[in-house]
Amino acid sequence: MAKRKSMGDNAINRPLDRARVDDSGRELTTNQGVPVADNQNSLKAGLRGPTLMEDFILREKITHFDHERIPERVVHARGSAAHGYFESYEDLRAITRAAPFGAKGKRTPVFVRFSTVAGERGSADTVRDVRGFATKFYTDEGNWDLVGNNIPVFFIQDAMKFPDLIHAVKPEPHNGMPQAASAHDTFWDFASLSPETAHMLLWHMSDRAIPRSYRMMQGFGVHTFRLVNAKGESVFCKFHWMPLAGTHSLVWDEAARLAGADPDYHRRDLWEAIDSGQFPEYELGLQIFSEEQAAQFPFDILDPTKIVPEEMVAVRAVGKMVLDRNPDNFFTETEQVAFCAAHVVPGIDFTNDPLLQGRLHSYIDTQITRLGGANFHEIPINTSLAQIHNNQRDGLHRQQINRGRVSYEPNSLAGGCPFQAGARGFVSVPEQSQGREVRGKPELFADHYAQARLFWISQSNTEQRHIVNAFRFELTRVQTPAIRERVLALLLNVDRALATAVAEGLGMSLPAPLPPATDRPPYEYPPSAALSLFARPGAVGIHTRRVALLVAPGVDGTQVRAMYASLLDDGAVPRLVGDRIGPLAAGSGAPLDVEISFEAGPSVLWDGVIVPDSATAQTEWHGNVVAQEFVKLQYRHAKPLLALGSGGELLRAAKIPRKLPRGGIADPGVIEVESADAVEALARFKAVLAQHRVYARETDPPRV
Ligand code: HDE
Repeated sequence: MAKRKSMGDNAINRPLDRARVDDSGRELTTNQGVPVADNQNSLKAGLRGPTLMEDFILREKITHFDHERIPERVVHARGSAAHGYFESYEDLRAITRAAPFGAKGKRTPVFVRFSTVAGERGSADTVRDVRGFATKFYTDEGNWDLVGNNIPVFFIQDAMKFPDLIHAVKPEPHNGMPQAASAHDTFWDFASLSPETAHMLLWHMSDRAIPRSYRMMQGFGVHTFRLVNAKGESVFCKFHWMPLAGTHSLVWDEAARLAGADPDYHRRDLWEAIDSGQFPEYELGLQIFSEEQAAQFPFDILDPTKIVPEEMVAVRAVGKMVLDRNPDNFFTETEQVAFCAAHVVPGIDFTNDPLLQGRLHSYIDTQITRLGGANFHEIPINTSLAQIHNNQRDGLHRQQINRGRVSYEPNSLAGGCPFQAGARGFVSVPEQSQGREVRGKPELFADHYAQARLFWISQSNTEQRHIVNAFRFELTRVQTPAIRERVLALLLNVDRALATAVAEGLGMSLPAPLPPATDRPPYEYPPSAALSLFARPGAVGIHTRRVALLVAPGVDGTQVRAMYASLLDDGAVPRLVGDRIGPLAAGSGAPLDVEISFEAGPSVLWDGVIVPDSATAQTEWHGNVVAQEFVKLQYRHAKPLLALGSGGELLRAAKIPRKLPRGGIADPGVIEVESADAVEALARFKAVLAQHRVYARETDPPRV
């Protein structure tokens, strides 16, 4: 793939330059800048004698090493990040004074961290989980963190329940298992006893929880926020990120295998895409609505287990984010970045969503432990581009050298500086708020099932099948029958067909439904097409799609080169895969260079496979069970397969079906042609690849 390396001309790169270190041509030093003469041997009393305390160089080196690790994030520990920019499509000042939307074409630097939630820092990327999608906008008026997820709702409605939720989903405390998985008793115990989880559970069991790439998933701010203009007028807003590459997912069997084949699958994908100049892009969408509209909704906009269906309020695309630069250093950028739901700028404000309110406290609090004190905002990746002037002082690791004798306000000795910004500063929306102190919830929060059902009925057959299978898998792992039963009882309130299919998969009969939390009948939503993953196929063709060309001695080298070049031209990532890496004698043309072995590049790492023509295909492929396994998994995971000439022998050896299981129709993703038709066949193959998968091929259990 052509390398177009961009340094990304972002304003944040310039302040970060202050912290960047380039060792080229430099002597090794201690942390005090003293040149080190010998970095191999400690100081000893005689060559065979004891090491001396005096060896400050050894002690400094070891001491620093001893303290290299910091606590991982209590949730979202596993993540990957990138720099980029946000560009506003329009001047939105009539709606919000937030700096990024101040003018058409205005660019604001961003740093985005994607993450899983439950797994520890070293856990696999492709586990079934929610993905974090946290964006730090370095605006002219300070940092704005939009700390979202790839699912627009949450499990619980009140911050009070968050530690319980997380304790339930994390590895069980007695034995530390399972890692990065919700498929265990404590999670489903908690979930089934908290019916407010119903809506989120449906999303969590859907393919949203196993994205193909961070580049191919949506992001959501989840809560209702407010946008405020310079006159102080405010509207409600839900934030959406919409990937231009479309929304695409893995299939479960593939995701599980990928966790072994490449635990860094999403991290690598993001890194390689940016490194090769295929910059991930997302549009920012706003759902804007008034207090009057909100009052008419059949749900409470303060309830984070509810969406605002796009049919009720359209999503307006207001700008685009481009991620164009990988971090230089994982620790100092991706690990030390500190997001906070309370970091907003003038023009954006909160609502009383009780989950959001708890978050406003949690994030800063957690950084104090994780990053070792109150000055984490001075870590380069966290510093704002806007200058900081206040009277906060001291604390561990303070960087700023505040001059003068004044560190209080009001003062006369410093001319009253720094002075209050007044109306130019952050002004909270003067919301009327009066009430009795209570612990409780508004009535509408109790409708736990209507939107869960909305999600279910909006899914395609394929997506519904996957959801049923996910419930079956997760509950099969649950050891306590009463918990399985309670989940079925909850699902019965969502949809009877769903509950029946899951019960069937578990060999159970249906229990009585869980008693609902309210007497009000659930609101009946019509299906929402926007909730299906297939609603967003994306418009980037086969860019970044990984294609394996399986090669063995005698392969038609001319054909292989032509296919390879054509895929590269379209921005795909072709690679030659064979038994062993290195030179391979081709049937025509110069020897080929096998880039990856079956062992190092197993089937799950590829979005499609091509088996070129080969003089030795008959003997080569019929005896090669590894290659057969490779194409079987491509088939099972609904990916396109193209066989040219005698390359078709491999499909025959692997018993790949040519027809779809229903309707006797030819499978559009299993293409076998004579070499003479290679050009036309490659075009067909690319078209199927661009559509991601041939899900119509799927059966349960799989045919191959
Ligand atoms: Fe978080 N969450 N969260 N969360 N969250 C954290 O902050 C918390 C919630 C989200 O890449 C922590 O710095 C509470 C919803 C992301 O660094 C912590 C509640 C959403 C990230 C925390 C929630 C999120 C975090 C752990 C319920 C989607 C990773 C480390 C009241 C809108 C950010 C840290 C990154 C991280 C608390 C619920 C998104 C402990 C108390 C809802 C993307 O502060």
